[in-house]
Amino acid sequence: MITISKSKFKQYFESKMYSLYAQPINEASNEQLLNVLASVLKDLIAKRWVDTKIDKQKEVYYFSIEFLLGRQLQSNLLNLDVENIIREGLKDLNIDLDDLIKSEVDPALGNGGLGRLAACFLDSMASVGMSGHGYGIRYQYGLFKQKFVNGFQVEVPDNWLTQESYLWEVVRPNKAILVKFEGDVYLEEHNGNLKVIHKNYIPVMAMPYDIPIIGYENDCINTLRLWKSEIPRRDFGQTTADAKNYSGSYEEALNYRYYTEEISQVLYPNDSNYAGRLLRLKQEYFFVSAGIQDIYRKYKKHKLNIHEFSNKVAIHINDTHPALCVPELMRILLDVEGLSWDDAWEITINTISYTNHTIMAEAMEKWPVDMIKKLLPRIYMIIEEINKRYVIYLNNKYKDQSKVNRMSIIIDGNVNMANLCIASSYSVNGVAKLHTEILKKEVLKDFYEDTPYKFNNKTNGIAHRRWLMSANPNLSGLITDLIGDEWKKDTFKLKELEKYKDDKIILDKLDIIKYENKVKLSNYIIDKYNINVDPNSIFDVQIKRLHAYKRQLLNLINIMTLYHRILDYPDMEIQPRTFIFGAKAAPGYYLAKCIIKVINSVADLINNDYRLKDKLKVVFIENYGVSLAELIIPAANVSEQISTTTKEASGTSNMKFMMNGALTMATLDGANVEINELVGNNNMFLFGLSAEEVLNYNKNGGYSSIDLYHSDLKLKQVVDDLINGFIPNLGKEGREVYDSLITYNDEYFVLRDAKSYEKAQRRLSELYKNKYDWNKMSLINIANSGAFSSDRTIKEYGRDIWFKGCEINGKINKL
Ligand code: 26W
Repeated sequence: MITISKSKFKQYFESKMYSLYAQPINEASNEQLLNVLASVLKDLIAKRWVDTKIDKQKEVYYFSIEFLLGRQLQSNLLNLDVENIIREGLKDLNIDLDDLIKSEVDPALGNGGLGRLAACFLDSMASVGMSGHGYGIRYQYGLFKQKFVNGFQVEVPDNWLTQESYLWEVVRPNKAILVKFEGDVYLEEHNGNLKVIHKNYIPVMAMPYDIPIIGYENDCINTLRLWKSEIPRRDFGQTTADAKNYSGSYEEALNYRYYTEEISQVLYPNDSNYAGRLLRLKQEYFFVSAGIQDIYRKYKKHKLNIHEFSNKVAIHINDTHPALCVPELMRILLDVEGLSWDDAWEITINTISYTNHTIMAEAMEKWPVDMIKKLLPRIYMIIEEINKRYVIYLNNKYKDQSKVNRMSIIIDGNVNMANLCIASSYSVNGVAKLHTEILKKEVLKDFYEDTPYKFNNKTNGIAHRRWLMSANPNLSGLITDLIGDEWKKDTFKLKELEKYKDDKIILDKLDIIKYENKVKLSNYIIDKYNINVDPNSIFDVQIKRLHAYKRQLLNLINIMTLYHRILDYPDMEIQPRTFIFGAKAAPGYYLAKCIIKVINSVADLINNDYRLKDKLKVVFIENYGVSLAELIIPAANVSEQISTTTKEASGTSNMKFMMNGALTMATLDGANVEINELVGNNNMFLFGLSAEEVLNYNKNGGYSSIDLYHSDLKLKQVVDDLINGFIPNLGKEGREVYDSLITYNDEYFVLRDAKSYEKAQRRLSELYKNKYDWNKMSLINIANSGAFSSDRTIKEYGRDIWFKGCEINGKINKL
């Protein structure tokens, strides 16, 4: 840990201001102040950072095409335990730390759950003292910024690198790596040995940018290494001798520059739909190859025995996007290290582990053989060989052609990346109990039957330091007042809060904290949208990517139903509600964009209907992301987790809400099942089809939405509102949504679950009338949320996957 006195810090800050900007503090802009502060902190941790790196433990490398970090300043101050000293020091210099915290850029280098999970995992690996590092891409443009124009989503580029460099990164030109694309590959004999020759390839330089990942109150500082693609501008010596010759025309030179720089230019904004673009494949190989070469280089530098590789290195693939780790590691071991196929394979399969994050068929990556062959000729040869041997094994074992086809890595002219990952790794895990069971019994059944020992569950988690301690300091403070601060390092201790579940004074305190958080959010909403929301109303929140399976539409249908009911019975006593949405739609996902437009139009209608007397408000907050989540979640009373059962692999916002005392409205999907196991039916609101029912419907096609629509007049009325002009300013988007429900038979069972949802919502409303009971339930949720710290998840990954059978496993167990 670092220690620094206030006066030392002030001195340091001042001299840094001079050395960086040659100006006095009072003339500096916020941006400059932030740069100076980050620079001071980086200096302070530099030695620790270097020391962590030369650790001799087994190292974990977490490959992910997304890392959704969020702002780093507050989290770094918290983990270094210097927030107070620095706050005071800055105050003496007339600088408000909170202003600086808010002015930091929020790097949106991820789409949603998968990217945010990767960031929480980095935080936890460092905080439990594990040597675990991230490898990813330093996108020039992150996920688009979302604006609403007349209720439509408009995408604006996220030019987050407004300065030459990002606050927390250190660029390391001496560690740059060459990645080879395209070209010709053939075998040549050298002294009786066959050698792989790769000629006329296109060389791309991978420039590493390192971000320190600081553990919580320990000495561990890990690294997130993000690669930027560039035209090679340093000498790679012999390695470039066989490269394609670009000494030609000016135009050719420009094209080449474009080819290289384009790779890390922009994050793909899809989070559920595999689009099969060549550039995406380039991105995948680019960061995988740079990472694997980097690991190998480090390994050789330490002069370690190559046959010990899997005892020293664990490589984890976050979904299939980094699946090319498999053939790339094989390539290095075969072509560079010169191992036999069998030796290389044994090392590879013992090094690589894989997490599946979705069962949605349209998200499964399948790359056309021709595309891989042309872009990555050597890699394709290796995949082909892996497949050949795998198919021989399967044929011998099963003699069942259709099964072998289902399990093949290459089939129908495509490379199936999930199959590649499963065949080539020692561990395959799902991200919540239900999800893992569905993988084993349905989606990956063949593989589970073949190698049951590979399959395991690792229920997701969240970094409680960010999502509770930083985002909700008042609640965090109350918890510490009640049970001391051991929970910060061991969240299972939160359970001790349960003894206060009947303590009126404590429940009132909880209520006040929630109210204050709601006021903060209300102020944001008034400032931004000029919509007055009452902090005494129920804040009912659904924030996540917009997707048909997540069923924002179900939420909307219930809002419309409620709206009609209030109009029909104006004197009815109801609990005032504020429905809050936040969601980005993938730019090419038309239905999702229509749903956004419909929600915005309904919000306009409702918010401007004076007859409602403010009993109902609907707010769609633009540009949802990590920073907004930190504002919204602590202010929520209700957490909407209403996906079609079986479709949401886990969900992680459900955990964040629970930890902040919101009550969950949920289907028994993903990790909601585990929330339910912890708090029981009485402390959350369940509704909807069971997983079994959905799976049966899917198999037998047993539900007709149009019949249901005709048999339920109330429901029909609301669905008809989409197309009969009831909702102002709505054009063909209403029809599109209507068609998804009626013409296309409601793929996600929105209408099928609507009644059951409405009933659960009514129960919720009734319960809120008794604030005492509500707060008691809220406290029980907080008290049982400890299992969802990602520290728990990461320790399980360590124990069951990365360090299984290793000496260090004992150590991780005790962490
Ligand atoms: C190829 C396009 C693409 C891109 C990203 C397909 C799929 C993805 C991700 C796997 C989508 C994703 O973020 N999945 C979410 O992962 C979270 C972390 O495990 C889970 O909590 C969510 O339930 C799951 O939807």
